Amino acid sequence: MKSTYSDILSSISEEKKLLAVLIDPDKMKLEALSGFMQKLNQSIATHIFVGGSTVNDYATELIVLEIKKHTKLPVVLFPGDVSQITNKADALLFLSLISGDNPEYLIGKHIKAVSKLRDLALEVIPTGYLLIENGRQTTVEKVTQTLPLPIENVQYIIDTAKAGELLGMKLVYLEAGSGALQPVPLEIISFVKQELSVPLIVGGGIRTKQQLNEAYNFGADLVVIGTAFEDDEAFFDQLRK
Ligand code: 1GP
Repeated sequence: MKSTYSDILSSISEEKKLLAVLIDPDKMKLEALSGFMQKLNQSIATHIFVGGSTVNDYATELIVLEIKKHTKLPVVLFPGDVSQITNKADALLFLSLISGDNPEYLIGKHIKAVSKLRDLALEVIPTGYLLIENGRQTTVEKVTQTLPLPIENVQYIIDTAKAGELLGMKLVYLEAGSGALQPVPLEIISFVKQELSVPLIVGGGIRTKQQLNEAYNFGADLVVIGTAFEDDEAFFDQLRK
């Protein structure tokens, strides 16, 4: 059976860099989706992530079904809550917020998700999720009531990421937060990458092609961008295949 995770591993072994466009079901209007997807399909995007911190029930399923009409790219859930889980997607990032000490986001919501997941044929990818300080408070910080890891504490960030891998997480995601003032610092990406054997995702605050390429050059295997496309779809033109 086709697996989104094994495809990610194969791409990395072929030294291909991956780009996920994040679609927030609360912000994307269904009627605007077709034009957005047309541009996305002509770009270097390899994945579509769907999720948000505060999404109405069923909005996720609706938008995933609609996205699927327009693309063959894998659609991966990046959920802020259990209600965002749907088997209409190809895979689910089963995110544990390992940078924080809120048990609800470390394991609590995951337990609540199991009764749903048990009945769904949905690929589940355990993912260690680290919120990194970016210069302002982000929605993730507010919603999860956890503090981001300070960027001066590089060793602690590296050790947290590695702890996630040692716990069996198959992806590590360094998150500056949606609309971050500053993306995750490049040296942090580089140090974390050197320590990990699992793929590294980086997102939050990346708005230019240069920042995207820098993130790749310093070790990101997959970069997630949302706000820059929401603000201006012309950004797709800079990222044409
Ligand atoms: C947020 O990492 C993603 O969870 C993307 O962030 O919206 O800032 O691109 P941006």
